[in-house]
Amino acid sequence: MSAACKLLAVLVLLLGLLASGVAPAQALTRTAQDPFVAEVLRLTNQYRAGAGLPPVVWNQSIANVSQAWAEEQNRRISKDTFTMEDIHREGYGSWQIPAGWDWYTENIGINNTARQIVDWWMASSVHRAGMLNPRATDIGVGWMKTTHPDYHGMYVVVENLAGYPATRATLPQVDLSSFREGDIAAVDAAGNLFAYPSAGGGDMWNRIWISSGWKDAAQIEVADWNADGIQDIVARRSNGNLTVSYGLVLGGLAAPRTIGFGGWSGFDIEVTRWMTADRFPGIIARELASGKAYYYANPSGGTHGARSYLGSGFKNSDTFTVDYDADGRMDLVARTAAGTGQLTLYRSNGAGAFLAETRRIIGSSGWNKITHLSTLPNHLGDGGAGFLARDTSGNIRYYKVTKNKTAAAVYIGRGGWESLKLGS
Ligand SMILES: [Ca+2]
Ligand SMILES: [Ca+2]
Repeated sequence: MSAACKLLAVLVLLLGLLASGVAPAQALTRTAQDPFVAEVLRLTNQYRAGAGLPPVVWNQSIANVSQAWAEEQNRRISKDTFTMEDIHREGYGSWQIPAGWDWYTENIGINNTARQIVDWWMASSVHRAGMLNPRATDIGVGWMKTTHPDYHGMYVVVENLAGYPATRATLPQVDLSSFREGDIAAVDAAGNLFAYPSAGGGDMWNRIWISSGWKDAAQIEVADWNADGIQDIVARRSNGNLTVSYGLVLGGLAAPRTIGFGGWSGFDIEVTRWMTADRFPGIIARELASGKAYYYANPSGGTHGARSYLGSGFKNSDTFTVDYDADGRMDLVARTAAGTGQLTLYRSNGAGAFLAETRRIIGSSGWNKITHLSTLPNHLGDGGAGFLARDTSGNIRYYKVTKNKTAAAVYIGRGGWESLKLGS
């Protein structure tokens, strides 16, 4: 037995059924209470939950078909007739499982533990696609422990997944919750993350629970970090790391992935396409102690890249980005303490640098009563620019920006917003 065969798994999608198959005799019944089966089931559903998918449910009739094939594979291993070429039976077991399915697949693996089996499948795109298929509803798992000396007691595992409309009707609906550009993200004191969908300029009374576990989020930003068309959440954590939680096609967020390792506690961040040529949005980071601003590139939609120096003078400031003059080049707006609080415009050249010019004051007074500022693009669904502000009375306001002009504030939430950590 070659080493290459010690880790194997094959999945073939059903394209057509060509000839009749014969189910081998079955000796054992493995139920969902079998510890090995239970672990495969638990891990499979854990990965599905992580992808925002409903669980698959145990189907003993399918499991009997899985078990029969695991026994046949084990017989072949024992007799040294096992081959990769015919690791799947004709029809892949689809003729033996109960009728009525509208989707079906089979995964096979040989390895030492349930986790190694499932993780191997997750690392293989075709097997992963089967396990994380939104149409899957029912699962069966069978296994044998081989006694062939070359296999050192490894498990031969067959997993069959099928989609049955009748089961689907009993499962939770696929989570369609996701952030869209123009929505507001909010974390409450208990660490729950909510999406407040844009009400197109109206009151944002509605909210959707997304996930828990955000208590250590010091700052959150809504942005499409990997530029796949789905909004993600970039967070600065209290341990100084930066994470991204990618938005999923079917709604919800993937588990957070660390994209910045330590040292971010001393910075305020905003995720923005600062350079016109940026494929992915990067991070403007203001160092709180020095008031210096930097731009961290995002070369691949994953871990952040190198930083470049932008400028200084942002101590005790608050900032957001918006293309204020609508020239296609992102600009920075800084709230300063002058008078009763002003907004100062730092236009950029689209290539990473501020323009050398006299700074224009675009908000003359009263901005010291604002406790949160962040860019809020496309809030009205028209692709337009704007920003979000929270005042000391706990109201949130939307300011639409058209070329060189800030419209009057629209109150999109009245009262109660002061206890939330906001991001947009
Ligand atoms: Ca994304
Ligand atoms: Ca501009």
